[in-house]
Amino acid sequence: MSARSKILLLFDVDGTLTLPRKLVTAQMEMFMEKTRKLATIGIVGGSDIGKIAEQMKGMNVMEKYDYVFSENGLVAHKDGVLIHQQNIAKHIGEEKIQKLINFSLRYMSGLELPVKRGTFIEFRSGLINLCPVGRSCSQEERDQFALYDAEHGVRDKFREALVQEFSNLGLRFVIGGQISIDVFPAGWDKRYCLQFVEQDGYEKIHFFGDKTSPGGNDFEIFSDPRIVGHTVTDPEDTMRQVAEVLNM
Ligand code: M1P
Repeated sequence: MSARSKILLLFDVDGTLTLPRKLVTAQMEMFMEKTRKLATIGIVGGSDIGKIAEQMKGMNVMEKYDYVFSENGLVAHKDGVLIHQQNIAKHIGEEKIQKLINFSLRYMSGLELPVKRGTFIEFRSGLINLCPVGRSCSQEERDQFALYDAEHGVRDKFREALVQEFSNLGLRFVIGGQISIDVFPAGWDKRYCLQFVEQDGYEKIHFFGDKTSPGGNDFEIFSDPRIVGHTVTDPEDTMRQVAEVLNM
């Protein structure tokens, strides 16, 4: 067994491989090319495949990483091949989905924010993304909301309301990025992707992420006993910690 096939390194995207919603840097790309000679590498992001590919500069992200797990692995690619795709609508059922959507739209319609734009709910394959400012906001408006949210706890309050309202639906409400909340059934967090790597027999699986505290979307995988978890502060820190792990 080669060293590369003994160790698997899994990476979150925003705040770990890239700055939030920004493109991967040439420096990180070169670093990952070197890393891949020493370990198997994979991405596990909350975003859908389109957004991950955009941030990683194209769909050939599939050739640069051994695994690409989008939407927490609810959509899973291995060696560039789609190996799994979940469907949240089928899983939860239309009635509950509509209750959630109606409640969320009502709640968000009562919010007053510095700006509001469009696409307040994004329906993905394996999760639903709720966004009070609207996903069609500009980068400047996104940054403005992130600051406002840090001060006023807009998403924390929204999350609490959702937890209270839907405590019986077995759903998780998680703050992953800068402007939104991800909703998915319990167990469909980033640990979901581990079923696809466990069978490949790695001796050690490391995970690097920035949202590793309770309520963050890296928390569950970070604290899973099958994983060696690393909390990073930004992409520079990721490179530093990976180099430490692999003695580079
Ligand atoms: O970092 C992962 C998150 O990235 C986006 O978050 P936001 O737009 O709030 O910055 C979303 O794609 C979210 O689903 C994802 O978890």
